[in-house]
Amino acid sequence: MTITETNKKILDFNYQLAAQDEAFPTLQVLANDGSVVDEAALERTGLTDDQLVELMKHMLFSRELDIRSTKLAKQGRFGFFAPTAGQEASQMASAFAFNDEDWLFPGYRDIPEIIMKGWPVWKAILWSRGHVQGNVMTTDDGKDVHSWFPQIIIGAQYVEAAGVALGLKKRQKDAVAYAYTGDGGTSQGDFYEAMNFAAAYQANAVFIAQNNGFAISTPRDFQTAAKHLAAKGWAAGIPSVVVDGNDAIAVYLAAKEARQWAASGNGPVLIETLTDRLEPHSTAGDDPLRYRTKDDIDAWWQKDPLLRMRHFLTQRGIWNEELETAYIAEVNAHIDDQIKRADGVEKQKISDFLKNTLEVPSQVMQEQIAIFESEGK
Ligand SMILES: Cc1ncc(C[n+]2csc(CCOP(=O)(O)OP(=O)(O)O)c2C)c(N)n1
Ligand SMILES: [Mg+2]
Repeated sequence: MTITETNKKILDFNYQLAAQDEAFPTLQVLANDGSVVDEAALERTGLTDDQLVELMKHMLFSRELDIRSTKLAKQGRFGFFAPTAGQEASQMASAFAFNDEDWLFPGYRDIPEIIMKGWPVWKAILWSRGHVQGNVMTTDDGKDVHSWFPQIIIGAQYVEAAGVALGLKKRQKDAVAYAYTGDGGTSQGDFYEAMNFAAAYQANAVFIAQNNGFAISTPRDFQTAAKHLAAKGWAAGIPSVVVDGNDAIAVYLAAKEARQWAASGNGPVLIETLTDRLEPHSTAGDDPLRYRTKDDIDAWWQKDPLLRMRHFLTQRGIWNEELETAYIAEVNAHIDDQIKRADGVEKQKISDFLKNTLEVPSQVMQEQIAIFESEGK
C-alpha cells in the first residue's frame, strides 16, 4: 500500500521549505545594468517619460538629503538621521505609487517619503532636533500632509495604519494607509497583529517591509527563520509579494497594484522589498564593519538603485549627466535654504518641551515646568 500523493506532500517537510521559494519569486523589471527584462511589466506601470524623470529626481533628492544630513549631523546641525542610501528605489518608487489622499505611516528611516508628500525639509530638520515645530504635519501653504510622524517604536506604525485603513474602508474612501517597516520590524508582535486585524476587516492597507538585511547589527537570518518575510503575510491571509527592492520600476509596479487592490476594498497587501542599507544604521554612532564585511558593502554599491535607474533612463534618451548635475545643484541650494530656515526658528524652551510631552502634565512635571519657567528656560 502507498500513501496518497497529497498526504505524502503534507508530511514532506523538505518539500514544504522548498515550495516557499516557488511561492515567492522576486518581481523584477530592470536588470542591474538598467536593461529591461520584462517590457510588458514596464508598460503595465503606465509610467510616462515625464513621470520616470520625476521618479529619478525623487530618488536623487533622497540621496542628496542623505549625504547632506549625514555631514550636518556630524557638525551637530542636523539631529538624529537614519541614512537612506541604497534604499531609494524601495522608498521613493513605492511612495510614488500613492496619492496625496493616502495616509503614510513611516518609520524613522522614511523621512524622504514624507517630504515627497509636501512636508518641508526645514520641518524635517526640526523634527530631527526634537523641536515641537517639527511635529506639525503641514505644507508651507498650510495644507495637511497625510502622514503620521516617523515612528521610532519598531513596528508600531503598522498597528496605527491598520486602524486608519479600517476608518478609510468604513468611510468608503478611495484612499489607503501605507506603512513602512524594516526586516527587524517583521519580528515584532505589532507587525503580525496589524496584518491580522487589517486582513480580518479587509481594510485599505498596504504594508511595505523593507528587507535591508539588518536590524542595526543583527542579520536578518538571526531575527527570523522565515525564508521569505512575505510568507508572514500569507499567514494573515493577504496577497504578499517579494520585489527586487533596488529596481525602482518593479517596486513602483508592485506598490501601484497593491494600492489599486486595497483601495478597491479587497483588503491589504504585503510587499517585501529586497534591498540594502549602504551606510551606518544612524548618525548616532554605528560602525557597520563590526558586523558586516567591506566586500559585502562594496558588492551592494554595485547594485545601487540610482545606477540602475540612471542607466535605464539614459538608454531611453531622457536623462543625462548635464540634467543630473543641474538637478543636484538645485537640491543642494534648496537644502541650504531649508537649514537656514530651521536655524532661524526660535529655540525650544525646556518648559515648552515638558508642556508638549503629555496633554495634561503630571504633578511632578507641573512642578518642573514652574521651576524652568522661573529661570526663563
Ligand atoms: C520596540 C523597539 N525595540 C527596539 C528598538 C531599538 N531599535 C531601533 S532601530 C532597530 C532595528 C530595526 O531594524 P529594521 O526593522 O530592520 O529597520 P532598519 O533600521 O533596518 O531600517 C532597533 C531594534 C526600538 N526602536 N523599538
Ligand atoms: Mg533592516
